[in-house]
Amino acid sequence: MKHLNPNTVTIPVAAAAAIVPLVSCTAAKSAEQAQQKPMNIVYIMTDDHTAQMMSCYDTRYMNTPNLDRIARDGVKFTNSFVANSLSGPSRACMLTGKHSHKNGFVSNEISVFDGSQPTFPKYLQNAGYETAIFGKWHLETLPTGFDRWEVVPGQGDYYNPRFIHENGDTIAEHGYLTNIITEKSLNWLENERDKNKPFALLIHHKAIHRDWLADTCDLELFEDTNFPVPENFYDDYEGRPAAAAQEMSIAKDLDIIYDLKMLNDTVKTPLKGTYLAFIGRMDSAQRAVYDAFYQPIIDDFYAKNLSGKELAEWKYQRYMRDYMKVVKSLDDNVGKVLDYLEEHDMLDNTLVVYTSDQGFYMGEHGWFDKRFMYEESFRTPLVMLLPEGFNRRGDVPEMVQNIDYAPTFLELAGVEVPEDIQGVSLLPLLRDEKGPEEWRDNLYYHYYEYPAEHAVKRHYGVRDDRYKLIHFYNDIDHWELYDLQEDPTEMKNIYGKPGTEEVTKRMMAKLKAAQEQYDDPIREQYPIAD
Ligand code: SGN
Ligand code: CA
Repeated sequence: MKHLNPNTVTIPVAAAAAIVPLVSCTAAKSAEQAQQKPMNIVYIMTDDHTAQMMSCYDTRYMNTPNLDRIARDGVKFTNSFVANSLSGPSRACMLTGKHSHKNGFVSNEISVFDGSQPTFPKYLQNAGYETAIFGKWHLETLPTGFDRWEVVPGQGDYYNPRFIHENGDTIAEHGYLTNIITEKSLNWLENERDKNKPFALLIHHKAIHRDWLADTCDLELFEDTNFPVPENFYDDYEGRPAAAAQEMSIAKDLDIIYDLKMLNDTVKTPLKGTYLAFIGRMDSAQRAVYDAFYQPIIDDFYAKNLSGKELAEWKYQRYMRDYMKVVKSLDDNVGKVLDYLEEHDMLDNTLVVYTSDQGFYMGEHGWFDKRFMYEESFRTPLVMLLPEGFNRRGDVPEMVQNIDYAPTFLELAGVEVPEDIQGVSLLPLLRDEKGPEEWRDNLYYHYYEYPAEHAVKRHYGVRDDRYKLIHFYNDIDHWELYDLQEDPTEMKNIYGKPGTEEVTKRMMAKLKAAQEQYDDPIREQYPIAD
């Protein structure tokens, strides 16, 4: 069966032809089911929320009872990854089901999404679905394929946020962004949509994006907790020049005012102006609560005059606490959506998806931010509540990627998955029809945004269930190989080391096959020998 999986990298041409009837057959079956009871989709996505900060994945840091509810009653993907670890690129991959080089949105800084291309919301509309998105969009052009949308400009504002409306107006609203996006979404579900139609609702939050400004009611939380720094917080990046060249270090690059809120009249930092603009959005009542919380911490910080290791670890603690406050609000808001769906008896015909646009570093390697193909940012959380007819429960270990969401939604709606979609529907896993033997055995990744903020060099690579091969290119030509079983935190680059010849050869062949399968033009610039 393995050769019949469209995403197995070594698919022979004849076998590729053989999958066509299979796909339409499954689609026809879904269409039949959908006629009996149309399936709805609620696709909740956050920004920069990493699995380490979700208790169903990792119990070290914080409780996320509502997100855990999804995992408990549904499924939790334990090997869920992105294709290009950055917001705009991830969103484009999810909408199109294609890697960045195919959907054209390779980088936040230089790309503009071509909204005329096919996307899953457009296919769903054609199939009679009503589609809506509220929250972060971040693709430069305005949304297409939605019957209703209201999105924040660019990265959006946490406090008293602005929304772009369909008529072109940009209007600020009073309150905290995560709450407002939820309210708009629930209002659409209750009062605005056509209740005779199946729907796809995208609730896309700015939370947990930098600079982690908490809702004023959550400011006091987590202040009594001290977190142990990760084992590799003081990584020296030996054997990893791209990791050494990055500018996303908690010690060096977190801005004491913008990121850590230590506002002071005399201290100037590069991002002080941006911070003042963000907190300047608050009204006087909100600001009074905010200042009352931070002022004693600010006074204490400047009185201590920390430096070196002490300062780095102080920054880490504040970073962790602020991040967690923002997650807490998100988790509460996810709970409101789940309650609504439950109270309205909608869960038996609604697929609820929770994911993030990528993972994030919580001090691992000494970092915040994402971008690298290393585990913390290559991964993304993915949990789902399944409608009737899908029997899988608990952990799903098969390797999945954000290009898989579009075909999953299409198949659920009974729409035949177009051949140019590169992801593969997850429904066979969710129906418990396919197991690891019939699934893909590796994933492809390509990151492009360089030179740019955080200085993460361009790279591509392939990961299987044990090894990861990465090539950093552009102003560097450097290979890395990791044995994730022996070295799960990716501290030892074993590329070129004696004894790795066989595995290097195998991983090179997988990389070459993946680049061919996905038709990445980079392979012409850096051809891999047979
Ligand atoms: C902003 C942030 C970066 C972050 C990018 C991309 N800087 O530019 O730290 O990496 O967004 O994030 S900030 O000074 O504006 O906060 S993404 O998730 O949207 O891709
Ligand atoms: Ca992001």
